[in-house]
Amino acid sequence: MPHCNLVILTGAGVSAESGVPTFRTDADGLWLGHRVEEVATPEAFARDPAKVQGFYNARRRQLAEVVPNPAHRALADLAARWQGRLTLVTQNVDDLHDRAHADVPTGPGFSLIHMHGELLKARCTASGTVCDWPDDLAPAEPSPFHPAGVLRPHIVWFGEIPLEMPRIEAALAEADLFLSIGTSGAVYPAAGFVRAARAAGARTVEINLEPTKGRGVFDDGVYGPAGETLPAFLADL
Ligand code: BV8
Repeated sequence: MPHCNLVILTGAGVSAESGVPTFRTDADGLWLGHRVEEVATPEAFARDPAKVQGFYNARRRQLAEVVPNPAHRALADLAARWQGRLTLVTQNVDDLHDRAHADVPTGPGFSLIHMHGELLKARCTASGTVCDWPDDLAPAEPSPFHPAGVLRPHIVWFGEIPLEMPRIEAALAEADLFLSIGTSGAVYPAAGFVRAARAAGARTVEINLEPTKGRGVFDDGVYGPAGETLPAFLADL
């Protein structure tokens, strides 16, 4: 198998064992304790930038307290030995995949795509320029790139178009194997990637703590904490 084209989609479940909270744990549909409309939309940022920046500042600060877990490391080990194309698409905005892959050499066919942006980056609202930003952002952080801009989190909010979609769609169109790991399949277009992979003739596997609502679309399912299930599953690929 190590020569086929592999597309992997990850979600918050891959970072859960590092201590990064997943999104849809609250029964009342709150999202990390907030209503999505209050913290993760462009309208929320326009309406209450202090609240939105505060929400992301707290999550950015938390990154200093967490480290990659065995799930991230198993994916990095796979990338180090994979001979075919391996496109790792993450919905996660933490840098735990980045840190795990920084420790191992990855082959020329590997790419990591943060389709929903990255907590450790900021973006100028006027020029669109993206820069590294490990610190807090003020409600109206002056932009060094444009006098009329401020810096916002480099995060894809609800209602905004995810990043690198053409690259993702091209990888899905050529996929031989598609793994969906640690995601509830609640958010589109990511939740639709399995259908694109199936249409390309790929084998599709859901790897999650428990079966998701979309379980029926996948050919196979592997269930349990990713830190425990992934190392063995990926070693057999
Ligand atoms: C777009 C950044 C147009 C923010 C995020 C009605 C129907 C269909 C779609 C829509 C609709 N109304 C609106 C939409 C579109 C909307 C959408 O999908 N809404 C949903 C809520 C219905 N989508 C959008 O707006 C997107 N943009 O559609 O633009 C377009 C599209 C394509 C082309 C052109 C135009 C933009 C969506 C991006 C939003 N931003 N993140 C932030 O992070 O602050 S989404 C956010 O949810 C995170 O990125 C997160 O990754 C993502 C998905 O959540 P999961 O990762 O799956 O996390 P969750 O908690 O849900 O699940 C965790 C899973 O892990 C669980 O299954 C659990 O069992 C499992 N687990 C837990 N522990 C473990 C584990 N598994 C293994 N091991 C463990 N230890």
